[in-house]
Amino acid sequence: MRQSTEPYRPIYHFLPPANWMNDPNGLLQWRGRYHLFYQYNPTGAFHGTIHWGHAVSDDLVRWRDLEIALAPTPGGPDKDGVFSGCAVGREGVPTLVYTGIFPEVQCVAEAADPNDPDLAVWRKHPANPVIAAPPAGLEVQGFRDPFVWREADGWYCAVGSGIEGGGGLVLLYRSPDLVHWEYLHELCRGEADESGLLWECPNFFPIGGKHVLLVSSIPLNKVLCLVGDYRQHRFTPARTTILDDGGSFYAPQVMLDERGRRLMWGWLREDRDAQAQLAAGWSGVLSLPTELSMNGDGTLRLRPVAELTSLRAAHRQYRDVTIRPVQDNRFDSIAGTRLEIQAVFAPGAASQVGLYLFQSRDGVERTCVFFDSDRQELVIDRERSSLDPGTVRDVRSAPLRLPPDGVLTLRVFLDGSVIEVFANDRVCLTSRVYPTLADSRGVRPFANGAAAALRSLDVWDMLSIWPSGMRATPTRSPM
Ligand code: DQQ
Repeated sequence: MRQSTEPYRPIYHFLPPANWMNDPNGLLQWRGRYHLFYQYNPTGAFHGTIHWGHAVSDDLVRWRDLEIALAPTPGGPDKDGVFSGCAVGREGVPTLVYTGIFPEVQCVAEAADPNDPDLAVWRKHPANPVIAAPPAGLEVQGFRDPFVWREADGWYCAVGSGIEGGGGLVLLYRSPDLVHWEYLHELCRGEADESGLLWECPNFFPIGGKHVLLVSSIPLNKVLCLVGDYRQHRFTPARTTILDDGGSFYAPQVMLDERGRRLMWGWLREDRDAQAQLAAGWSGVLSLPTELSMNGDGTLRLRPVAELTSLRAAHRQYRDVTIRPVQDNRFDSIAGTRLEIQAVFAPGAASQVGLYLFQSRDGVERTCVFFDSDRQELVIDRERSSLDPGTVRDVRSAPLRLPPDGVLTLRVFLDGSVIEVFANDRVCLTSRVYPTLADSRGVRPFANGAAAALRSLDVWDMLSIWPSGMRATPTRSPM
């Protein structure tokens, strides 16, 4: 039996009630309340007429979607779209810095009333655009997505760009007041054949004694994480990795919250065709909020925020089970598409150990998440995730070394069409899947090559983050 498409809609990942969303923008905690803005098209489930949607949360988990915060101003520098940007508090006034397009310029908006706990109304600055063109003498393609931070001598801003005919580029500006900007120099430049032609959505921040630059690379379509040193306002990367190579994660934004945590959300793109997105009436969802810190070896540590445990409901638990490479029905009762799964394995001599997810009873549809010990990789295999030829079906992987004790901890979040995998708090793979069979709900640990020890398996049903439970099917907007 085929299922309706609504089961693909996440219930505990943020997305607006309907229509298109892409990048998270303007992340800010203001007087305790978290504010999340996002690239939003109110006219349908496709990228166009981009506004800033706005949502608030008091617990980082449950969100309230508010009125649109920023819309294109006819005749203004953002008349054709309010593209990505960030938020900072300047002298008690929450301020958004963003890109207007055609041509790409940087603009500022301020909260009309900083005492309004919802920060519902925003006023665009009369001086817009505050940066009207890329630096003279530089032939660039792309000039967008300002990311602003404070240093002792003023505000600094990184703008995403690329050298015409060359590699990705981040431009560095300074300002005393967020309105008057002076171009300083390039913060960082990449090689076209290694890291793409254009770097979008830069994020630049100190963490664990190092500095991290995140960029979303065109045409790689991946998020690069550069770790290095920042001296005399120049960044020297020592190491570059892919942040989440699961195929869906893009354009993340990082914020510092009032508890001093570095929190990150990314846009999870759809992996089904445009027609299916239009028919569904929604497209795009945010990743779970993830806390970043630094491991001792200079790699990023990624953990979903602790607050998410408040969504855990019915719990199943298994302890100390041997998993053999044979047909195994001990886990037949585990099923679900809105789950958190925590599996702790000692893979031993097994060549592959992991979980089958969204598995139909006949095994025709299933997604595999596993550690491959020969290749030392975390893998997500979507080749059989869906019978629908309009969905992406591929195999994706990321390097993963197990610690000296050889233990693999997988924390996996399933939410309709979203799979987020955190392996040993080090490697993340986020993917989208669209199973077509109503019974593609099975969860089963597996091992290949030799037996493996499953030290523990915990599975929780997850609650919806919306007050009325799962939201009704979104209304389709006229196109
Ligand atoms: N999305 C925005 C741009 C950004 C891109 C447009 C990244 O500002 O460069 O919606 O997804």
